[in-house]
Amino acid sequence: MLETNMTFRQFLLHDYRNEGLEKDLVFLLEDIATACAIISNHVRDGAFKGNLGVAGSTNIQGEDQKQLDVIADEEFIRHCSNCSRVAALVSEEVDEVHWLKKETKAGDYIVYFDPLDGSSNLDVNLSVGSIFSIVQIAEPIDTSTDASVLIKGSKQICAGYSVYGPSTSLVITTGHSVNGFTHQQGTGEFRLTFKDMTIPETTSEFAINASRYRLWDEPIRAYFDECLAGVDGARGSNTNMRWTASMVADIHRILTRGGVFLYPMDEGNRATGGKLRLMYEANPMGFIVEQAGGSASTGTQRILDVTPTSHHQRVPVIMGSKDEVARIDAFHGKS
Ligand code: P6P
Repeated sequence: MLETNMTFRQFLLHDYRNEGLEKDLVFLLEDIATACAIISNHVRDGAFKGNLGVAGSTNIQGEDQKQLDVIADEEFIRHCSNCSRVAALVSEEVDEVHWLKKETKAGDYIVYFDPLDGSSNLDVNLSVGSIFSIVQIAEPIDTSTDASVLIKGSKQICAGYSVYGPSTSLVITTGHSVNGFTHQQGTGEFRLTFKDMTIPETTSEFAINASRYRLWDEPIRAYFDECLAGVDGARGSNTNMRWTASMVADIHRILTRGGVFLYPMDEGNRATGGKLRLMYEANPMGFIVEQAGGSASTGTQRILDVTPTSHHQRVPVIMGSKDEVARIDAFHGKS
């Protein structure tokens, strides 16, 4: 029985006893939670340690790395490497796959992560976060090629994110509902504060970077125009818009009160297939959103069904309240 305020360890032991969560996955998730708590401290003390600025390097995405991007990446690598069953790490911040084993075996894990998502918000003190996804390999994989980590999102066994906001939240799914924890000052424990998170099927709130309107394809413009027409348009009701430029914050809001998040393919990102990354942003968030009763689409297909072609691949993202995603898909002619 899940009880509010139970610790993350008690929650994991509950799933170990009742949902067959593997012992090694319990330890790995505790290590990831520890990494998130440490990253949260670094973020909150960033101004005192001169960490808010750029690191003077760029990542595979061609983005200026913040010092905290590098610190967060190191924390994820350090903590995930504790687990003897982690075969490989795939980080947004690093070009190549970080192989931890030469010889893998059935049951090993691959961890994909964006160690600090939304880091452009750091120096303006807005919420940022970490996103992770875990896949378990069914048989040994070839560690001589990075192609071995290209596994569909539908194969995830666990996904989660941490939001470094007014409080530090940790939200995870192991395929049996979605549960949210809050980091408690003093004890340092993550405690269960949001049991069985579910996304309302309908919403009047959408999240999109509206400055890209001129770049959007017609279906997204038509959907956006309908939202703005509100009660005077086909929608017949008014809407509200939010955009934080931090996926973890927008998705956490949607998990908490409903809504839909869009980062569509447009003229500005078509050459790269979209803006957001499949393996460590769209897939984990898509798994969480679906487990909470929502939908996650590229506009033309379910995100978790996308066959990966590169571990830094980008995809269009539309996810949140089920009925709203269906409405947007309909604009794409996908019923
Ligand atoms: P834009 C952050 O860089 C991120 O990857 C997501 O967290 C966020 O939703 C999006 O990009 C913001 O993009 O174009 O509004 O800056």
